[in-house]
Amino acid sequence: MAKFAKTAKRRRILILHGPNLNLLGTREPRIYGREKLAAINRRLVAAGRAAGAEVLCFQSNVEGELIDRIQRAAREGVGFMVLNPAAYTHTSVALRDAVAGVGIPFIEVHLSNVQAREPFRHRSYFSDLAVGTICGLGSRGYDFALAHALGKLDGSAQA
Ligand code: DHK
Repeated sequence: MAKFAKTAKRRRILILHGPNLNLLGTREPRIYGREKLAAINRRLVAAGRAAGAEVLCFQSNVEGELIDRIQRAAREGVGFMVLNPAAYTHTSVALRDAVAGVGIPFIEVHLSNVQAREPFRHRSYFSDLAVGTICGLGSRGYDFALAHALGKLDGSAQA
C-alpha cells in the first residue's frame, strides 16, 4: 500500500504559467492564439488523468508566488514540471534559482517562437537547465511537453 502511494505521488506533473498568460485568448491573439488558459489546462488535466497521472496547473502574475509554488512542488513530490515563465523567461534569476534549487526536471514551453521575435526575448534564464525547450507551436507545445513528461514518469521516454 505504501509502495503504491509512493508511485502515485511520483506521477504528479506541475504546469506552471507565468505573467499575463491568464489573458490567453484575448491577449495579442495573432501571437499567442485564441485558446483560453482554462481550456488548455482542462485538456492537460484530462490527458494526465487518462494516463493515470495527476496534472496540477498554476498561473501567477507574481514572481514570488511562482517561486513559492515551485518550492511547494518539491515537497509535494512533483516528478516533472512544464514551465512557461512568460516574460520572467528573460529577466528572472530568482525563478531560475528556484527551479535549480528543487532539481525537478522540466520542459520550457513558449507559445510563440521567441527566437523570431524581439532580441530581448532571445535570452532565456531557463533553457540551459531544461530537459528541452518547445517554442512556436502554440498551445500544442504544452501537449507535447506533457506527453514527454508522462513518458519519463512511466519510464518509456527516450530522453
Ligand atoms: C509568453 C510571454 O508572455 C512573453 O513574455 C515571452 C511567451 C514569450 C510565450 O511565447 O509563451 O517572451
